[in-house]
Amino acid sequence: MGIATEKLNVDRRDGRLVMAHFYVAFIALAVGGLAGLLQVLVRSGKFELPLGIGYYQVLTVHGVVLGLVLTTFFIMGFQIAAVSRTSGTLTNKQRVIGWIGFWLMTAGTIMAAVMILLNEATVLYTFYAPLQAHAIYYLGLTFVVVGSWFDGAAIILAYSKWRKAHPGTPSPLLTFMAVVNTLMWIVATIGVATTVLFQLLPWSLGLVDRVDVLLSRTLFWYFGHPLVYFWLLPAYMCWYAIIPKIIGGKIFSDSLARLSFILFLLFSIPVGFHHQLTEPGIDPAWKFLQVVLTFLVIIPSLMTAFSLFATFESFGRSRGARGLFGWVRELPWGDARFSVPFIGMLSFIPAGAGGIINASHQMNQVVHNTIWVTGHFHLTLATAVILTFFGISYWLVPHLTGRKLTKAMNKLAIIQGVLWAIGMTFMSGAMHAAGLLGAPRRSSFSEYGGAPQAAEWIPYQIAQAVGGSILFLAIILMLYIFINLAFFAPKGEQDFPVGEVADEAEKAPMVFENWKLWLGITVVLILFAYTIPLIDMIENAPIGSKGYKLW
Ligand code: HAS
Repeated sequence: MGIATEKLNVDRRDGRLVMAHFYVAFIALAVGGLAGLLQVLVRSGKFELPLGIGYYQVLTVHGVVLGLVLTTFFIMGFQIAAVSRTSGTLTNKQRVIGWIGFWLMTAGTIMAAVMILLNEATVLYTFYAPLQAHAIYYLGLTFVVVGSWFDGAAIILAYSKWRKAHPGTPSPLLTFMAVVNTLMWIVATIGVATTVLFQLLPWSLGLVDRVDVLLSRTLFWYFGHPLVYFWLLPAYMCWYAIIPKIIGGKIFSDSLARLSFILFLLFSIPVGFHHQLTEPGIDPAWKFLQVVLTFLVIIPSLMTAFSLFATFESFGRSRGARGLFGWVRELPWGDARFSVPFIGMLSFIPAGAGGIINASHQMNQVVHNTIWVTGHFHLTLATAVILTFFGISYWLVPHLTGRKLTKAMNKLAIIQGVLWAIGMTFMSGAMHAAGLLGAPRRSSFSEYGGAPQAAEWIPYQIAQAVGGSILFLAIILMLYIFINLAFFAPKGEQDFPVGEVADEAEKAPMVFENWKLWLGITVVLILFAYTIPLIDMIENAPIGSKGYKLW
């Protein structure tokens, strides 16, 4: 057997820890989805928010609970489940560390949420200066990050234990992938922790009068780009190591999968300037260098696309498929565990192409700060990644709760995925198109003296509202399925599928587990891309901004 699959079931005690993460994630989906619906309705110009609630307040709820809370809780839960399934049940100590992480993250989420609801933290999900929030909001986010480090520690400790027990053997692929994503997350979050603790918190508490906006945005984007790969890599874990088992095929190459994850570790972080290409105060030479590094981080995604095509095609041909695309017919379209993540994969093709456009220095001038960018991340995060997370939930939730995905729920799950695809085609398609016509990314139009609407944007805004409403229906369906699988589905055994490597594939070389080497190169690349620009920023720092509020 290519991949060590030591235990077929996730232990009940680990399962409870994972499900705790999932409950918070799906509550976040409900709240964030509702906020999203309100936004597209306001933008359509046909709806006003009641009770004096501000557009940017709702936008902050939407971004924070979906972009930061849902993702972090789901990912940490899924990674713990993957490690427990492939490297063995967590020890009591590891599980306690996981629970500490969960409670810290939950406490932080409540603190941040209360501040947003009180309209004391209307700073959008990027919360960068000069927008200023209440200190409790920043503390809450710090708790979420520190809590995720505890979860990460549980994952790393479980991996180390496995390594000690199996010297000279490559670790199980899913565990290896969870460890890479955790290490990337820890290195990346140092940036956001630095700006929050040393800049935003003292400024919000009134200990300092002004804040250096460029420095804080730079520290944010040092974290912000690996953040998007922290979202993506768990979806890749499913695409590489789980989907092959679901379709009845084999993983094309274990080594290729590991190499692509290592490349993400190396190249995800030193690329934050591609979010700051229009900002003054950064030498264009350093922007150019980071654009080049951004093009390097596209390579592991192209490798992933290649590997997935190879897996699907080999499987189809093993079933006797002929012709260039004959294998497509052999795939199990009626199985939601495959077809819903597959819709995500399909959407990632135009989504990735959009990312390449964003990263192309000159083209970025056309799309930056337009609603095109919002269209981009609704295809990447809100389709490719989220549909994969939904696809994972369809088998992982019943696996953990000792229930079964019934035929009826499977059908509903496929309807959910298709509705999502239709809604997002309208919404994200219209966002891309309106962006090219210059529609701004963040504007309520109706309040705060927002930009006047151009007549040519209006049909696209209506299309966004139609798409957003369909997406809201799909969210309700997802929540219904989640509640069914968690509490009501018939008792039974639902598999946690773990793929096996193709017979002819080579064994993964041990160099992939040489963390000193990979973390060493990661640090060198970060120092290379950031040291001189940061020195420049600090040496030439302006007096800083006093900050302002959006309410
Ligand atoms: Fe991005 C802005 C560049 C990927 C998320 N991005 C954002 C923002 C978010 C985000 C949230 O360079 C807004 C941030 C903000 O608030 O300001 N992005 C890229 C590039 C990639 C990329 C080069 N982004 C992502 C992913 C995200 C995400 C993934 C979330 C999960 N992005 C940018 C840039 C900006 C930006 C600029 C700043 C814009 C600005 O000016 O503000 C790449 O990683 C994309 C590579 C992907 C591919 C696609 C591979 C395809 C695969 C699927 C294969 C399918 C199969 C099925 C096999 C090359 C793997 C087919 C089967 C058949 C039968 C057909």
